[in-house]
Amino acid sequence: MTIERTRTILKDLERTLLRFMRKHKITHEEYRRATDILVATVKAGEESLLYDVFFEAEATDIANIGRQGGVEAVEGPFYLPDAPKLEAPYVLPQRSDEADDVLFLRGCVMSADGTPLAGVELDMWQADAAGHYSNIHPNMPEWNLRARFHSGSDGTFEVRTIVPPPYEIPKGGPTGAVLSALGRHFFRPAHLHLKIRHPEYSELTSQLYFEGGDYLDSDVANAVREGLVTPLVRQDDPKELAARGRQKPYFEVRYDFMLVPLHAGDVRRRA
Ligand code: MBD
Ligand code: FE
Repeated sequence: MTIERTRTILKDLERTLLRFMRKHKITHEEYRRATDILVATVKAGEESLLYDVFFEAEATDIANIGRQGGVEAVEGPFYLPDAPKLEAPYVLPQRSDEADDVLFLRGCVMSADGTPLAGVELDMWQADAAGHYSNIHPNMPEWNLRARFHSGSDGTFEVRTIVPPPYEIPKGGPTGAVLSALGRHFFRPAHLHLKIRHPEYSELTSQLYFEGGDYLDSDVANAVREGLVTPLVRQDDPKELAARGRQKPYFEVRYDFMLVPLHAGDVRRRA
């Protein structure tokens, strides 16, 4: 981001907001109410939650225009770098009695021409059965349901985790207060977050949703996009259960990630 672009954007933002204030005859009390809300989000530990709910999907839609490879998804407010690296067979860090159904996510990472890519880093994070993210919400083990792992020599990967529930924005905080004032509900559909990385390819931020799940059509963050919604398949075949050492039926999701070479990605970004 050049200083020229920063200046252009800031000037237009200022002009736009001043015009908006004049149009609505914003009072001093209303103005202070707005700045108080922004300050309160930080104090409540909601950090970018308010902005991500209202504006992040627009930025990813803009990034997806003319983009090759997989659909870019919102990162959301809860990504943290440097998650633990796993050894195969991959299991996301979790409590011994981690609640909710077991989920196996598997697939292949490939380049846009279908060539499988080995040694790709998958950096995954998700909510637990209570809808909480580790290292953000209190009383959870560090790095719970967050980890990095790799695609194998044939480009495939498999990781065991749990099926997350829909995510509910905290009702008691400033983001919840804004949603209440608008008369909106507080939910995002259940989802898995992943960042897919390879030194020679453009990093892809993805997010997977489950077909038939609640709130797919009314995501409070309006971030569900075609190509990110996958079938959640229940597996109860005794042979399959035995092969995986599972006592109870589990779920499976298959998803392939497509990366574009760094060079092509850069050209797209400059265009
Ligand atoms: C989330 O978990 C999330 O992924 C987004 C985009 C916004 C709020 C909470
Ligand atoms: Fe999320």
